[in-house]
Amino acid sequence: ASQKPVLLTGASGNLGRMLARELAALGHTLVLTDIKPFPDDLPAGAKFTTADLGDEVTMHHLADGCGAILHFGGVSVDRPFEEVLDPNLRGLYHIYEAARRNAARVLFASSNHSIGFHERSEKLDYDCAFRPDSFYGLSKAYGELIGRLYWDKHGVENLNVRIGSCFPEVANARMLSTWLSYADLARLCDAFLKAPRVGHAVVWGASDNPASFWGKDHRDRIGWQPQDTAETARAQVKDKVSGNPVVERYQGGDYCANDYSRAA
Ligand code: 15L
Repeated sequence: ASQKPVLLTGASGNLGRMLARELAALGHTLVLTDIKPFPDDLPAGAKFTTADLGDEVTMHHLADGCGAILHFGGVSVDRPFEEVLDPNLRGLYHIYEAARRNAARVLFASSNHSIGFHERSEKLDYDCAFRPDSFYGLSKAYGELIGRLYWDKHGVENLNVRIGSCFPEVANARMLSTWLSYADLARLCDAFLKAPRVGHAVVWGASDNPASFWGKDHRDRIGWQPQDTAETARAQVKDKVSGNPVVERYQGGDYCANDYSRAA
């Protein structure tokens, strides 16, 4: 566990803003960055710099002296290849080189869309095959694999959180399986920052949902257990389904159906 500053990318996004607030309140010293300005009051002790993940010099400068990087920056939804390329592939390289120079550990906000073409009837463990459902999901698989490379080759520790659906509320039937509460994510990040050793780890980013698609992972390494559950929202959301058979068949839901042109 490091008392050094923590670099949080994507700080102006929904999850970044929440984490900036919660982690500052837990006593972490934060270096915040995003391509967009930070819309809230800065938490105590935090600094914010507007920057592009494609700007290698600035990324390395921001990471100087940091003990950990929480990487929530980049394109966070299904977008065309050209839009994903710079932030999510080149940007990951800049983050990992910065981590290597500082002997910092990395938490990568990966996504269920890296494995989205597994069927909902499957229960997956951390070592399941990547089955990306979009160029976005493919970039998340790449982000996990660059972590694998930097651990094996350079000893850069990293935790890859395959986030399900991290929103304030459970909004539809799929989220009975995929929902991650804000509080569970904040506790996960805090546990990561305090863990003595991480290595290369994969954790399913979901609350304690009985209908989860996901099983074994490396959560014991950081001593994290989710405390919230989507199940309490079942009555309100159980009928909120898409009616599209491709969406309902696969774990990645609507990302699987976007631009889908397979005949059978
Ligand atoms: C994600 O990766 C997205 O960032 C988020 O907006 C949701 O679409 C989420 O996955 C999900 O699968 O619900």
